[in-house]
Amino acid sequence: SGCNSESRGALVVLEGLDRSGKTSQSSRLLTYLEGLGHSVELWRFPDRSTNVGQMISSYLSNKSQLDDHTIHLLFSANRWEKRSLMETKLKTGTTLIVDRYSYSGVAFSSAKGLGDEWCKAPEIGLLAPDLVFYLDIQPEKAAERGGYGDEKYERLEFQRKVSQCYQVLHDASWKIVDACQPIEDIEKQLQELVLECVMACQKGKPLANLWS
Ligand code: FDM
Repeated sequence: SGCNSESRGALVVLEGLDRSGKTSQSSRLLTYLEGLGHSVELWRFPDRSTNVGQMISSYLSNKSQLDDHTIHLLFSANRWEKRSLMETKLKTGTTLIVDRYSYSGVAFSSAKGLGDEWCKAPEIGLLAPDLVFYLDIQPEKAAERGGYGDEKYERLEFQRKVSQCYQVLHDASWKIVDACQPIEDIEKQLQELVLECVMACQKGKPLANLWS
């Protein structure tokens, strides 16, 4: 176990609708990998701590209004401003568990009617995840879980569209996990796959860029 300083960390992304369980599974993965002695951090996008992140946060809480293209580019800029730190962390052996990434960017904006290719373009050149989990849940089931807040996108009608956009977006490399299973069952499935991925990265799997 443990990790030597020569080997790189893994970029692991969790995607899914609101209330699909991404956030609790992300923190469980963090605890799990830490417990095995790995260097690991939990990140999330949007990262609301930066200036760009604060503009995004204000938009999401309906305190400001922005054109759909503009907010899309801000979400993307919010990832770009973290790219070099992300690369440094990975190259120095830290695994990153990331709660939402470029796929949220494309799914949510294309659900508003922006073109897929247009949405993907600003993501090109960001780091490509080594592993993407999709916590799969029907929008109606997610809504039943309650806890939709007052944020912009937290409406069933819109989540249905986002769900469809995720369907178009995912490829064979994604790990689709049934998000309606008991929390511990999901956790076990993620643990196995994450460990495999962390090992592959330690053994020298190269870092890649989006969009691939
Ligand atoms: N979201 C998130 C986007 O629309 N684009 C993005 O690039 C990202 C990362 O922001 F509704 C949406 C998804 C969600 C909202 O996310 C805030 P969190 O996970 O609730 O903070």
